[in-house]
Amino acid sequence: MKNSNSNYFLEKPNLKSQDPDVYEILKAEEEKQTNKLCMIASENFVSKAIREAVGSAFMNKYSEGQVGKRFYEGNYNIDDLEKLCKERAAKLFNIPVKWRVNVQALSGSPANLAVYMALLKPGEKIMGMYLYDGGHITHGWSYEKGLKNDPSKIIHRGGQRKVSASSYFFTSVQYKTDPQTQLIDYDKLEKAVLAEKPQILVTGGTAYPREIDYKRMNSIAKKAGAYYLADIAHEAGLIAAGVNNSPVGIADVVTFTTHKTLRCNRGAIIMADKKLMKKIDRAVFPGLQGGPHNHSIAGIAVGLKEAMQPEFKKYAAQIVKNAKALASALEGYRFDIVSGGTDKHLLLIDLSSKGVFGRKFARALDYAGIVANMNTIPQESRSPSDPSGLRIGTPWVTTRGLKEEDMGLIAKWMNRVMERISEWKSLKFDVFDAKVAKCDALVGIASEIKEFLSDGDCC
Ligand code: DSN
Repeated sequence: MKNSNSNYFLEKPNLKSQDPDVYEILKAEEEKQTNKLCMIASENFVSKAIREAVGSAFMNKYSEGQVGKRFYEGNYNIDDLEKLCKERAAKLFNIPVKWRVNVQALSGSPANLAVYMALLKPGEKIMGMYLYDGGHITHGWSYEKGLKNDPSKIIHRGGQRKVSASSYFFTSVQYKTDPQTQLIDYDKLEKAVLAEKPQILVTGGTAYPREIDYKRMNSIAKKAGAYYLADIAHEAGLIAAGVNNSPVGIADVVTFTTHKTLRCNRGAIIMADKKLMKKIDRAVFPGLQGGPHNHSIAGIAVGLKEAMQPEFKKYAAQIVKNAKALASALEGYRFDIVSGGTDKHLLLIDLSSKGVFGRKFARALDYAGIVANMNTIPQESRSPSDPSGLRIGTPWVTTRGLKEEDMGLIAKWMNRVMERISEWKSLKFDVFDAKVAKCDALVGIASEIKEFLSDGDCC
């Protein structure tokens, strides 16, 4: 029979000859990831072993159901794989004996939706952090066009524009940070939660640079009779390494994506007490999805083992050292850092005093070889598509081996970009974009960064 030789799975990759179009795009992406400083706070750079597992024969198998209880035959190897992945997650995050793990949710948004579906009835209330202050779109975001933020109010009630399933199928309200400190004010929040009486209180998000007091949050939720969901997608790696505090065993449910500081491939993990997990398992499958992506689970299992090694603890600690060093170096160039610094892997820069805002700065930085993203800031007065801030993170550059002293160089490059483009701050975006695309000074910085990254000492 054709193709029946025992080396069927070991044949060399032939993407280049079979599909040169995709191959060329892949090469361009690899070149970009090699030669630029990738500093999107939610991105990282996985190992070859993870890529091998993700590109493996595991992707060929359907395995609807749970370990040992599948709807299709031939799942003995998948059972071994999923069991191993769950055991590694349980060990790494030191879950209580009565807790269980789900590794099947395809990514963070479906993981959060599965928790809501398991624990709430349609229309019940979710209370999460205000999106503009660093919350996440799946924590109940909705808005009303033209309605301005009222800083005197801690609660955002949203509006008719229900952006994600979390506001479309559930009632949602959001809590804001304190306008002066840009931090969660737990006393004010407690009053607001008791008044709102949500069925679930959610913490975590995409741009809150500080640690969260999980015990206090859980106690607030309990006083209000609410479940407490800690979404630790951003800081999961820092928590696994003991660099940030852990909500595992404190919150009712913990969710996280696996590809940020945890440095696995894309996917998600849910952890909760076994009684809740029975409902959550059913919400993931068959509630929201069919067969799990076994190749993703394979990659995550490999990444979890990497995260158990002593080097990972050092890596996670270095991520935070680098972020703190970058914040302080940027302050030296008069960049305003939201909340005055960071406890984590990310910092949020308020660009209001510079007069060049997030959209333009992020684009110019990209031309100069630094990839970051525009972001809203607390008390945001501009549109999310052209916001006041820039979010920047250190997981990827730390994987590349960069240390605190290198953060000084990055801050200097960022400041040179800002100084060069400030004369174009009033231009329309398209005109600005055309100018910066051809700017010799930015091309020069991009070459310096490429050379820096190709230096053997760096990575
Ligand atoms: N999109 C992710 C982030 O960048 O933070 C969160 O889902």
